[in-house]
Amino acid sequence: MHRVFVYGSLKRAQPNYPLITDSSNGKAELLATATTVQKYPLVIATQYNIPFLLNLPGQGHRVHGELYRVDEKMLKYLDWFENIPTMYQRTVVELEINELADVVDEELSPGNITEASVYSTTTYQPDWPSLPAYQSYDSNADHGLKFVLREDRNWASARRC
Ligand code: PCA
Repeated sequence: MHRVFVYGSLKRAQPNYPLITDSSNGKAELLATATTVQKYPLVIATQYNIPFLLNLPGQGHRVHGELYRVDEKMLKYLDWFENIPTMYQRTVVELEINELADVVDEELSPGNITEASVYSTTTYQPDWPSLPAYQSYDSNADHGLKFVLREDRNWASARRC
């Protein structure tokens, strides 16, 4: 089993959450909400308003997200979906556990520090570190930068032409 920290479109109530709950992609169980121990810039970039955690520890905010336990199948699926290693890289992040979910994991309790994988990026555009940084991602927040689902992306760029 693996642990993955999600901070963007894969969180509950965000556009790609259905992928994590789809058992044909593998198994994922919510363990807890968590916050990164270090600060990172969580920015929204590209014409499709995609959230990226830039691998620049010490800048931005301590980022809020959700910690999942996933099986090998789901990890492979997420690696494929997140375009590893082109768009994101899967790195290890240190987390502080906030609230525990219903799934019991003996090692976790609120306030504990633990590690998990995260889809972060070092392959960002030069201007991304100066974009507004968020503490907690929400596609529908008042920044107005609503996430464009992958299946809508060609259509969106076709309309612009
Ligand atoms: N999906 C991954 C990385 C960014 C995104 O939108 C996540 O939610 O953690």
